[in-house]
Amino acid sequence: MTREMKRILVTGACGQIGSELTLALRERYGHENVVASDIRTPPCAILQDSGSFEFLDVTRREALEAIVRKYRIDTIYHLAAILSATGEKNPHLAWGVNINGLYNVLEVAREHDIARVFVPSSIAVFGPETPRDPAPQETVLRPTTMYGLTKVTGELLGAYYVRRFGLDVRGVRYPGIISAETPPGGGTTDYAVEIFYEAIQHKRYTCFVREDTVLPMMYMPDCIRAAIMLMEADFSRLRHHTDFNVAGLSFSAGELAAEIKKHIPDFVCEYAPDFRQQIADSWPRTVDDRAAREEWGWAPQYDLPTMVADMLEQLRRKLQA
Ligand code: NAD
Ligand code: AKB
Repeated sequence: MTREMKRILVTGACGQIGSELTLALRERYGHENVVASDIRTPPCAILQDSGSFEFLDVTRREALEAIVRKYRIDTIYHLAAILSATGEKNPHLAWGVNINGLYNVLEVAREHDIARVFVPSSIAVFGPETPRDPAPQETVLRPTTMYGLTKVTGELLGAYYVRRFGLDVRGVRYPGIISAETPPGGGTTDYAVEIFYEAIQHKRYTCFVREDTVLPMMYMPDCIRAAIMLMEADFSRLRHHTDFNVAGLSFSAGELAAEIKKHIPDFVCEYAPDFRQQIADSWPRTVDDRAAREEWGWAPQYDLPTMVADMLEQLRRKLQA
C-alpha cells in the first residue's frame, strides 16, 4: 500500500505524536483524506483548520463506528493512550483507554474491512528481566508498569487479529520521543523534552531521573518516518507485525545536558529522581532493531548533536512566536 491509501482516521491526534503525524499524513495523502480525532481540543489552529476534526473517545465503540462510516475510513492510526507516569497514577484509566480503546479499534476495523491499522507499542514492554544493552527483538516481556502491561497485551492482541482475522495491524516499539511542537503527555521520558524548554527559558532544569540514566530516544522526524515507512511496507516482507524494535539514539540525562550546554553555556542541570526513576530503571538502555532494518528498511537519521541543534532551533522559534 503506498500513496493510494485514501481515508485515514487518527485517534489521539492532539497528543505529542498525533499532532505532528496528522499534519505529515495530510501533506502526504491529501488534507481532505485525514480525519483527526481526540477527546480534547486541538493544541494548534493548523491541526483543526487543515482537515476534518472530530471529538472521539475511543472507549465509546458506537462513536468510533459512526466516524468510520461517516468518512468511509480505510486506515486507522490509533494513537489514543495513557502513558507510563500517568498510568502509574491511574492504572484503571490506563487499562480502560489502552485495552478497551484498542479492542474497539480492532473490532471496528475487522467489521468494516479496514485495510490497515497502526498501533504504536513502546520500550515499556520490557522489564527488569530483559537484557538491557541491547534489548533483543525476541525477549522476556515482563514489564512492571500498567502502561507496559497494556502495551504487551496490545502487541499480542494486534498479532492475534493478523493471524485469526487477516486484519493488517502494524506497530513499532517507540523509544522516548523528543519533539518541539506539542509537549509530551505524562511519560517517563518527558525529561528529555522538558530540559529543552527549561534550558531556553530559565537556563536551569531539575531532572527527575539520575544523571547516569540511559534510555532509548528518538527525534520526531524519525518517529514520523518510522510510522509511514512501516505502514507503506510490503506486507509479504513482514515476519513481525505489531512489535518492531526501532532504535533512534541512546544517551544519558547527563550527556543530553552536556550537549545542550554546548549551545547554552550557562545552563545548569540538577538531578532529583522521583517515582519515574524506578520506571526508567526497568527499561533497556538500547534496543536491537535489526528486524525493522531487514523487513522494511528502517534507519534513523538523527544523532545526539543534530537532534539537539535542531530541537533548540525549533523551540526557540516557537517560544519567540
Ligand atoms: P500523548 O499522551 O501525547 O497523546 C495521547 C492522546 O490521546 C492525547 O491527546 C489524549 O487527549 C488522547 N486520549 C486520551 N484518552 C483518550 C480517549 N479515551 N479517547 C481518545 N483520545 C484519548 O501520547 P503520544 O506521546 O502522542 O503517544 C501516542 C502513542 O504512541 C501512544 O500509543 C503511546 O503509547 C505511543 N508511544 C509514545 C511515546 C512517546 O515518547 N511519546 C513512546 C512510545 C510509545
Ligand atoms: C513513556 O515514557 O511513557 C513513553 C514511552 C517510552 O512509551 N514516552
